[in-house]
Amino acid sequence: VGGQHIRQYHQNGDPPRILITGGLGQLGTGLAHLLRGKYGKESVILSDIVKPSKEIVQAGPYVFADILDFKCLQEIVVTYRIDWLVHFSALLSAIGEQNVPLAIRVNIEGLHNIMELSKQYNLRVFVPSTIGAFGPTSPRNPTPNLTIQRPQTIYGVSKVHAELLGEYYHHRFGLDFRCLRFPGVISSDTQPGGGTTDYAVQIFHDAMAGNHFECYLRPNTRLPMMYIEDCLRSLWEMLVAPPEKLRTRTYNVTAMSFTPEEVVAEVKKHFPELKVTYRPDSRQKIADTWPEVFDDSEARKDWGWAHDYDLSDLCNIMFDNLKNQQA
Ligand code: AKB
Repeated sequence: VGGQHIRQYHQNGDPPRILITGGLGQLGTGLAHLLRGKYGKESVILSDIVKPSKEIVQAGPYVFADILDFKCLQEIVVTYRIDWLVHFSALLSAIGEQNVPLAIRVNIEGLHNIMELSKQYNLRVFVPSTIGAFGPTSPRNPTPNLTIQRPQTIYGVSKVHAELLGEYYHHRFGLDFRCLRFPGVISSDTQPGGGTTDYAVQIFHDAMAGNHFECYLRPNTRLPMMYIEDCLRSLWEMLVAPPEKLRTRTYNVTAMSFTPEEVVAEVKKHFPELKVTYRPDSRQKIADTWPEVFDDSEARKDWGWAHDYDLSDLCNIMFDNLKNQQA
């Protein structure tokens, strides 16, 4: 299916038309920007249930899409002649625990709609998974691509379900399903919402603002992380990878692994006066069951994944970006 798509676009010269759900979360606007640069402004339709800012609307097509409303999704796919779908809508790990029924609706029932829609309209579909798809019985350092997955959050359970259902639709119906398991993603102009790795974004904002940083994880809690530019590039590379290179449809990807005390030390090179305290909360229990170091060697071997940003590059670029935003 994927091969046909690639040949088709190369032959008739038409770029793929791409729908992004949950587009106003941490990753959507950045991905829309990247894809519009490659395929043209009108080829990428950003969608969400949120009222957009003027900037979002000016940047390219934006539509209302409720992933729980199958007809609404059908209408968008037909009207915009969608070829590829990137499905970002989900409740993250910490927020999911606060509203399990809603997480089940959005993360599981919503995914069912996306799978059926993609099958019906022969879409290539990308669904992000996460380090949160592993649990306390998984090997944590390192966590390989194929291993035990018994997560203990509804977010993790829903993502294992997404991986398995996507791979099932691929084998059973030939659906061109593609999935990457992301670590914590660190970005400067969009905020994550309700995750366990969010502290690694907050610290940069607090350091810049001269605020005291209170960390909800213990200083030695190691988690895999990546800068948003690496994350979005890995997503695009997976999206366009020739199908014959994909020995599986779900890959781990990462760039680095650090603890709060390690990122604090690096941030203090820029802001030596930063005050930090630690007050672990319920997110600590989640982090304690997640991978510490993510083994993404399969992605590196099969389709050439390579990250650009390590911890020191991350700090440099985050502070450059935040300074530019202030200017
Ligand atoms: C979360 O912390 O829930 C997310 C993730 C790692 O999937 N950022």
